Amino acid sequence: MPSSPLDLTNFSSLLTEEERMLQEAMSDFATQTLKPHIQDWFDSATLPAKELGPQFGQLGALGMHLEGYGCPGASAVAYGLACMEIEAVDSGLRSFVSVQGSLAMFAIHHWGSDEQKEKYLPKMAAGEYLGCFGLTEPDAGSDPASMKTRAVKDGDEWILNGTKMWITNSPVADVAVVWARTEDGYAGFILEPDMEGFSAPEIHKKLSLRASITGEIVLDNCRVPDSHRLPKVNSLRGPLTCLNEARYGIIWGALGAARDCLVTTIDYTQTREVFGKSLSNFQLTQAKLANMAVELNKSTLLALQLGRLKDKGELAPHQVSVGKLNSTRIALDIARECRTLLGASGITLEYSPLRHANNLESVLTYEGTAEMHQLIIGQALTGTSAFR
Ligand code: TGC
Ligand code: FAD
Repeated sequence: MPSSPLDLTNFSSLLTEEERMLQEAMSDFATQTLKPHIQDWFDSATLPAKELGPQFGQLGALGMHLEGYGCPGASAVAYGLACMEIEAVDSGLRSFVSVQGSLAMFAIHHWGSDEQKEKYLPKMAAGEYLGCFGLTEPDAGSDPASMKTRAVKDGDEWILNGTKMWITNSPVADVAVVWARTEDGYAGFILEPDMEGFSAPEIHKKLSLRASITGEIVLDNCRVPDSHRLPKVNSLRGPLTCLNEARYGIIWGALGAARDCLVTTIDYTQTREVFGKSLSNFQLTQAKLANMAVELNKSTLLALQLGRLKDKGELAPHQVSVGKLNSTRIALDIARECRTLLGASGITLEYSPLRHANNLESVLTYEGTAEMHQLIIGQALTGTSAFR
């Protein structure tokens, strides 16, 4: 944790020199290049995605933990630390990185052909092509198995029909990885926006993740050559394997947002005077700060343990759920508690906690809602599936 007073367990001593240097580099980039703009982006509900792509690419943040094809091949822990520093500015920015690297690029890297990898991954790693990942539909979110989007084979082509909803970056994507039901399972397709029958209208009026572009993907008899189908998977294991990756990034990212709330709030309580002395001098304030710091520190240690397991290739999906559920719940609690300490000032964009809290409502929901992760953990504990 770069802000050392908050590192109550000497967490940073558990990192390698290389991991510490990477965290610092990400923190510098996030603080100097992203943070000065975040209030405006959030306020105007926009993100200069096409400009940010090459900047993140140059930094090695896109497909950071993937090997080859222009990707840095960093460790899972290094990738987690990067997510933490980026989300300390805003969850929308970490989403940008997650969707590109952990979802769209990972899908191609893991399930794609050599030709598909050569064609798309280097440009995506450089941020020259932006990717999105279309799984959710208007009537199929937590239960992707019930998706209605259909792909029907017609000679050497597939004809796709259906609608994907809540898709990060779909209106600006050059590459859309879209999942559809087929005659014998589920398939992933790499779509490009100029394909006939493809459109991606933007979703407006969001109260959360405003510094992130969200849209639909509408497929109206969209004809796709078979060479654009991901050849190595024909079941839901395809998209769900990708979700493990993005959920892992959130474990770290959400704690970055929580840390920023706490840093902002400790600073505020030291300068705000109430009843003749600074707010930080009251026992109730210190109890709140202490409780939040303890939860944040415990959660960061958990993230590191899960990261080390991932680097050893031993991280099971239900363990990812433990981290995703914990980090998002703790981060949201911290953001809300921090907001109380800021009083009325806390409802403005000048201070980050309410912006983070609003964002964290999405983070709690996407990549599997809190309830889905409870059910995944429940299944691991009892051996019984309670989804249906
Ligand atoms: P189920 O029958 O259990 O499994 C179907 C197939 O998938 C395999 N599988 C997994 N594989 C890898 N990782 C996992 N975590 C897996 N979970 C299951 C399973 O072995 C099976 O394989 P096969 O080959 O035998 O067919 O599936 P189910 O239909 O019962 O669903 C289980 C459930 C509910 C846990 C799953 O559907 C789920 O996770 N639902 C939540 C959906 C979700 O998280 N959507 C996220 C959409 S993407 C997004 O939100 C991006 S936000 C982006 C941003 O950061 O901005
Ligand atoms: P629902 O599935 O309708 O759930 C509603 C409520 O019911 C939740 O509380 C849920 O936990 C509960 N529930 C559902 N099933 C059960 C059950 N069996 N038992 C108990 N409770 C249950 N998706 C993508 O594919 N790609 C993206 O890039 C993407 N980006 C997103 C960006 C944003 C900003 C947001 C908000 C969402 C994004 N999503 C994306 C969609 C996201 O993954 C879904 O919103 C999420 O999976 C939940 O689906 P839903 O909204 O349909 O909720």
